[in-house]
Amino acid sequence: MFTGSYPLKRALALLALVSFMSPAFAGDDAVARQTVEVTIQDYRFSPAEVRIKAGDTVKWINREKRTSHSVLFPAENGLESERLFPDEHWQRTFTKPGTYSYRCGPHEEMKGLIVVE
Ligand SMILES: [Cu+2]
Repeated sequence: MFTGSYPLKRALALLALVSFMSPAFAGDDAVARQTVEVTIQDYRFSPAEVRIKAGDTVKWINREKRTSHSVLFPAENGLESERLFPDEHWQRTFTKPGTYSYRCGPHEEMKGLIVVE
């Protein structure tokens, strides 16, 4: 039989490697990851509060006609997106559970919250 032959073992190892690397075998965690959209319009983040799971991504989209905004996390050394002009977006993937409050850089009254479970 070929069972113990070197070329077959090598082929099986290669097959296993390829299977492992293919997206179908990336695992349930990866498949479950999602992107949640937050709209910026009328000087508000909507929804203002978002609950996600670790590994999920939040995507902010500016839907204003002419006003630019940003997404600023004061608790993280002022981590801030670039200024988002109308129809521009910015996204961030949250890998650690926690509560992340943020606001708009230029408009302090605009606030939002991301809860990562
Ligand atoms: Cu703003």
